[in-house]
Amino acid sequence: MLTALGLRGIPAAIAIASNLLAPGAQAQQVRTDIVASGLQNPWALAFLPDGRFLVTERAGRLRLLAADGKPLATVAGLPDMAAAGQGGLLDVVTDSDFARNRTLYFCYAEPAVTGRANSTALASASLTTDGARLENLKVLFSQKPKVASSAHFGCRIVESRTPGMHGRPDGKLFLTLGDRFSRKEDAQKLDNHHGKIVRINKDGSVPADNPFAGKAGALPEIWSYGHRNGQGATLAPDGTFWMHEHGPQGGDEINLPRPGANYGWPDITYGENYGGGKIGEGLSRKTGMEQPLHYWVPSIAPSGMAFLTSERYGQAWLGNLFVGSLKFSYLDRIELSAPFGGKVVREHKLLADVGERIRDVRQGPDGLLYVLTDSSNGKLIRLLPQQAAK
Ligand SMILES: [Ca+2]
Repeated sequence: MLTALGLRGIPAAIAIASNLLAPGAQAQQVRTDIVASGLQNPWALAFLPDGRFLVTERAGRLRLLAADGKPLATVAGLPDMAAAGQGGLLDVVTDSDFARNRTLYFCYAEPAVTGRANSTALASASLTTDGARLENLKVLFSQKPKVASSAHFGCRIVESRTPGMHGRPDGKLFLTLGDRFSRKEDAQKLDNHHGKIVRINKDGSVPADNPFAGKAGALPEIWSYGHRNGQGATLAPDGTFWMHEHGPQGGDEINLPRPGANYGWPDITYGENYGGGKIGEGLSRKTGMEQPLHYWVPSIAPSGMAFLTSERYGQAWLGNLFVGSLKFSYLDRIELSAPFGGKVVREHKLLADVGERIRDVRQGPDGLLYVLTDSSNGKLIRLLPQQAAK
């Protein structure tokens, strides 16, 4: 189904902190092609080399869809999950060598053996050629400690590459980890995995060059800390790791986490407590803590993150960053001062007419953008350039 969509005007209530939303009159149009619907709270999308799709559903299902969107299978062989609140089956990514090794990585809310506690975990498995089930399941990482909470799992996985424009996969994975909502003070401590980004090898071991490897009192998987709840992450073509994270009431951020750096939560933030009131000392800057590349007040509740590396939508979009908004139901096209880098220059609202929470955004092998909408009748939508043939 094709629907003509244009850019909406900007509701007065939405004031981006840096006031970079472009005027709605600039009609930059895309058409939407609904590939699949009836997905239950889909969270993440992956592309298989044969054109099929993998979609996670938060309730704990991994769905295999045909290239035309037709449901083919519910993939068997997932581990037990704590599917409640924000938890369940969350991200999925295919290995860069998937065509040969059939390996994928996924993260989810892992229950404790007994009791109500849970935490984010990252596992690898191989997908059988018919796509019916997972084999060789291995839990590579479990966030510590587990706590009884159904919120702030983080859970975006990025396969890293060697630095530089022609970097190769380097055998390592990044994983974003939330503060579990009730444990925000933990984000400033290195003896736990709450509010962190971790970096592990694909076999679950710890890279020897991790910033805290071998340091007393610090967990060796930690790459960066002081994060709140990152639900979007990607790699720029030059190998730089980008992520965003939810602020509290206001103060969602884009960060480019460097090894060992402290991104400030909860000591500094551009947000406030839900219902008002400052967090901690109410500071937004502090020596030794990183400033975000960009922040949003009010919060857009970001989820999903992708760079556009294709020219399918013209030169103006090449090198832009795309982020879904759960709260205001649009896809944010973010212009940067340089393709794939620099500062945020301007933002554009896309898909506002769809009226659905955007949970994930990815660029497909065809160079087109795909989004997942988060509802009990979630959709997989392909964005078509307006000038494309009918
Ligand atoms: Ca921060």
